[in-house]
Amino acid sequence: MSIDLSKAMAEAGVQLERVLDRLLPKPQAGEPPLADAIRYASLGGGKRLRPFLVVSSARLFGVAESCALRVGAAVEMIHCYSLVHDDLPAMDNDDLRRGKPTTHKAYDEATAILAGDALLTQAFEVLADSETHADPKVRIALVAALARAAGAAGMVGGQALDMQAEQTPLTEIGAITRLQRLKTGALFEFSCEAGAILGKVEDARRGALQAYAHDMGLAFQIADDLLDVRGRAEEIGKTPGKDQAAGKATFVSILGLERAESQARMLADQACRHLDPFGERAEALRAVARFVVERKA
Ligand code: GRG
Repeated sequence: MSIDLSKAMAEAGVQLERVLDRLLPKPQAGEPPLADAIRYASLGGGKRLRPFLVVSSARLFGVAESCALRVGAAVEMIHCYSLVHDDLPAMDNDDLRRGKPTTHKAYDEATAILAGDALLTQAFEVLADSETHADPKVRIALVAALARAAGAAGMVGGQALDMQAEQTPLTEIGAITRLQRLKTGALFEFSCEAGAILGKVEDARRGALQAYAHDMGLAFQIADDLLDVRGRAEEIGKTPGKDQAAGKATFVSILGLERAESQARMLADQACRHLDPFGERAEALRAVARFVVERKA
């Protein structure tokens, strides 16, 4: 069985956009531009890959689409907050994101910081709501898993390692792998495991999804490094060549272009093999693993 991934992602993206639009605060006359900045940072852009992973993993276990979409919206809120804060002058200092000016350029730094803070906190409000799942134990498990993935033991910890590496460049592939697993891998792992949490399935099937996400996330990051070297701004929607200009060690700078490419393909294949227990029902997740290494943006 083969699936049309771009069609499936576009359909899930439209549904996700509707859910986000309904959940996010609406601008009010006379109020500060916070709601506008939150919506600017999160609506109308991005591949929505993490929500697609949530929806696809949840489908394996027959979870209601409306529940999966709310979890997808929560993880996308965290992702968008991380992009807004990462683009700030104190961090990556970038002017372009998703093909448009970064949030602090479109508004101002203080508004961008607050918009990120609001997205971060709203993600947990969404997960804690009974509309996300009728069982409070499932909601608590989702909150705990996302908090761990987004915090110091996950994405924020990875970002701190990344900032340290700007001063003292990493030289070993193991250190880069650890950094990336935390910085970008942790949210992918949450997104894939979320389906298993929603479906209340046993550890073995949750573990298979976690192993898939681990390998697919690394493949994604190697592909991201390759795009940073090869991509053009208008294609990738952000400033290319930033890693090299900052003297950052990446998978590409250490492995070289050819080995990085073959490593990404090997990881994508390995990711697909972890999905064997799910048979044909996991075809969307297999297509994602192939997509992340072939993508142009
Ligand atoms: C500021 C706490 C904090 C964390 C920032 C994820 C992150 C940590 C920063 C993003 C910087 C970056 C460009 C990382 C490389 C990999 C990555 C996450 C790319 C963006 O994800 P995509 O390609 O983006 O899924 P879209 O726009 O499609 O959603």
